[in-house]
Amino acid sequence: AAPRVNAPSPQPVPAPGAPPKKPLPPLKKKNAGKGAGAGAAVADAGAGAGPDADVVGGVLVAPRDGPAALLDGPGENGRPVVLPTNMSTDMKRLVDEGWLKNAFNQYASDLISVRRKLPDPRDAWCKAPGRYLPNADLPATSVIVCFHNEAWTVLLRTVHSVLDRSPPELLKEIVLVDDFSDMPHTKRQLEDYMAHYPKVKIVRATKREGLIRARLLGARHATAPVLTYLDSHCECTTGWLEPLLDRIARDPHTVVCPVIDVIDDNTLEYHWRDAGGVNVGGFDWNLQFNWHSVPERERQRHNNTAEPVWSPTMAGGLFSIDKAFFERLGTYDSGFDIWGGENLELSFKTWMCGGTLEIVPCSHVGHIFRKRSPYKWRSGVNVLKRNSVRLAQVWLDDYAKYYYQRVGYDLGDYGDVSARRELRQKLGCKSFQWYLDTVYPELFIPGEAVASGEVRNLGYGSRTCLDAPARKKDLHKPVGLFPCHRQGGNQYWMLSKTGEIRRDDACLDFSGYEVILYPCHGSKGNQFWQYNPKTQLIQHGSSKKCLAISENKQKLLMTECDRRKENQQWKFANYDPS
Ligand code: LR7
Ligand code: MN
Repeated sequence: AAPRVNAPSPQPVPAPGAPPKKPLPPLKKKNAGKGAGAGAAVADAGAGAGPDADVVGGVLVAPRDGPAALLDGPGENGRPVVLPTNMSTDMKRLVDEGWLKNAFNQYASDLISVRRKLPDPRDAWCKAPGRYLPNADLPATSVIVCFHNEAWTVLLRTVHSVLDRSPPELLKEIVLVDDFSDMPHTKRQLEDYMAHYPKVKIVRATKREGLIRARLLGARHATAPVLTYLDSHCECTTGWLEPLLDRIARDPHTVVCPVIDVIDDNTLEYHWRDAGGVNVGGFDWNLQFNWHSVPERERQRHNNTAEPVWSPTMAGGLFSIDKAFFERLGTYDSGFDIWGGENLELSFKTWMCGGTLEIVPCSHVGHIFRKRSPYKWRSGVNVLKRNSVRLAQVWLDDYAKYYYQRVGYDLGDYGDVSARRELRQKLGCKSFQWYLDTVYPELFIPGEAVASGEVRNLGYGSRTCLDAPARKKDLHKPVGLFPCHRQGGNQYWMLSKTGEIRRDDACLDFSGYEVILYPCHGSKGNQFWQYNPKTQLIQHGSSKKCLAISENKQKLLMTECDRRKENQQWKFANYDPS
């Protein structure tokens, strides 16, 4: 049932971004987090909300299960904050503004304590005595958090979760790098607040650097032997740090990532996966990062799902690395701007230049995943493409061509990469071929495809191509048609040796109604297509029908095969069955 809100008239709402009146007291066991947030809410024991959500009307919140003292307050214990549907217009305006500025629900965040408690998501395996080296034998870390216009309460919650949940002897300092924000709270207010926390250093960029150069700036101010990077909208859970540092203590060439749990962008609910559901990182030939379940060969290396797993790539934002090893690897390519690609650069070179990249299921950190980027990028340049071309130029060897195919071979101006190539030379790193064979054998290699590029229909003027986006969220949708543009992108397809028509992990799939994209399953069936280069028909394995286009060139059809009909004839680019 929809939760009922018993709020009388709207209460005055704390201004978003308002600082707390006084510095926070040290964390006490009993009432930790209570009243510490900018939006301390009034408890109303009588509200009829369900057991697992905080319904905040005006600012009324009901205490829930068990001893209220520990778990009251909106969002406590990682519970969702649900705003009422009948908001006043003033409240609605504030909520909308928060979304607009941050691409997450800042209003909800402002209602939650900046020191809220979270569930402990660790597997029992993680807590066995002697699991990690004693703290005295672990290296200390500097935690570096870069931000550009981060919401006040979200930034504070990141900092407090680090301060509250890291053993003091292992946390040397937190370096907050302000990448030239212009939100007022990132100025004096931040300095005043953090003055009460001597471990927190603030470093300011004097111009917009982008997150990659901001991270390098942070590293220059870090004094601990290990660097730990976090995004500015994270929450660390109990015991997050020790399992990371333990891996580095045992082998400083190990780069480690926590499990990244999802903090809901709307309700700020903390969702976590158990050790069995851990994913590892991969990438596709668009040089986009993606997640995969742990491959079978890796599962077999372990007795318990909570043990650290090898990962071909990292998401990028949350990891620990030995500072000396990071420097030996040449840190990041400082030619990378704003956002993107640096995670693959660091992943590839970690593996190729003598290190190991792991995901540590005993370490959990939450991150607010959002659906769009709220801040300004550079105008007039495709920053992400430029970063990716630099990456391909330096690290991908011959395999770079698969990325170039995807951008229509238009590399643009990517600057000078000679110093990065020299670095790779100097380090004597292994080849990308080695990386693919050894670290990421699951990746589909376009060179092993029978055809790659556009799939052009020969009917009605021969100007129509198969066209569809193939990101995760586009799956299950019908495959479309569009005038051929020869720029790769949504018209880039591969015909695999086993009869799939695919891009990355998405396959053309026909189950009798419409042709859709579906995750490739590798067992033929509805994803099995036979191309006959003589007749140019594409015949579907299980239905025996042929792929065709409608007369208005808008719709993909599946019809009885007829080799005389041009609208059933297709030309695959770069067809080479040998
Ligand atoms: O110009 C900028 N300057 C900055 O300081 C742009 C961004 N930033 C900061 C920003 O405030 C944030 O703290 O950089 C951080 C990352 O930016 P987000 O949060 O807008 O991006 P994201 O979470 O989508 O970024 C993911 O990919 C990036 C690629 O460059 C980085 O590697 C991020 O760190 C990475 N985040 C994660 O890995 C968390 C899990 C997301 C996934 C998958
Ligand atoms: Mn982020």
